[in-house]
Amino acid sequence: MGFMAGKRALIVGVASDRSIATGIAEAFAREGAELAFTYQNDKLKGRVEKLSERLGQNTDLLFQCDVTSDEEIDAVFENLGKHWDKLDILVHSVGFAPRDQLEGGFTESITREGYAISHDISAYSLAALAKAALPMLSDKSAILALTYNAAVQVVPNYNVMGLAKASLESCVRFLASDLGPRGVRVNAISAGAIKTLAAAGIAGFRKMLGYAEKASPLRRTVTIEEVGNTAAFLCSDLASGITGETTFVDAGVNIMGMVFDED
Ligand code: NAD
Ligand code: 0WE
Repeated sequence: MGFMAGKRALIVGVASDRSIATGIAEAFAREGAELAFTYQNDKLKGRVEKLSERLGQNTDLLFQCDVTSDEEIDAVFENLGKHWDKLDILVHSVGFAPRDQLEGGFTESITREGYAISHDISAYSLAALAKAALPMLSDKSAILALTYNAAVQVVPNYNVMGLAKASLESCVRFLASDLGPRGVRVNAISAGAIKTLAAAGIAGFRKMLGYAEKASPLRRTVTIEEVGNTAAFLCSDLASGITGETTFVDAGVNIMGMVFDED
């Protein structure tokens, strides 16, 4: 029996087979959890449906949710509540900034609108989903968000998304403090760079993967399976003493203050 047997999880952020949320869903299913999913829009519905099917899940538990919509967020939990009386796990694997925010210098690229959109979709949405999920959460529930080290240290071109991830990580701590007395744990995984849809077309992304291969103690990048396994641990009762934490799954890149060329 898997270590997540009997757990019911809602996963927000599947867009493709390469999504980090897909790696998380695979690990959760392997460990015996039951899964429900949201999809951002009609374009992505089919892919999420296929994943749910492939993992042997109930394909009725798929709900549209653009996180910029309060109505869609409310509808998710209203409809999920018709199938499940409680929710053990909420996974937030969502991030977005308008493309023009992720190229060029920070000062020249940032705009009021880019700031608002990136923070709304990438950070506020965690609080919004937690708030809407709260009536269904229990004293053993867990919430997990996906973040990136540019919240803490500067990464070229990540720009306003770095600010949004800093806000997201702070949100994890405030939620952990606020929901802790009810037994609800809230954590984040800070993943190393992985080639997903959100990384496609980012200028210089290949160089970033190459950097991890040179600079990380493990001399490689990480996989969605590795992030999925850590997510399964953090959202299971095995991690019952852990809340408010940001756990790096990055082959150790973040610990390095300086690296030399290896020849
Ligand atoms: P992805 O493109 O597969 O997933 C991003 C998801 O965000 C998609 O499912 C998309 O539908 C969703 N999304 C965007 N705007 C939305 C909206 N308005 N409403 C609802 N959903 C919306 O890419 P990914 O790399 O799997 O990203 C998942 C998370 O992991 C993000 O928070 C990202 O910042 C984080 N992350 C990614 C990396 C990486 O290198 N890929 C590294 C660290 C952290
Ligand atoms: O969080 C992310 C990706 C976030 C992201 C990606 C896109 C691409 C498409 C947010 N918004 C958009 N908007 C789009 O229009 N990562 C951690 C991956 C990533 O993205 C980078 C990185 C890394 C790493 C962007 C610049 C520099 C490094």
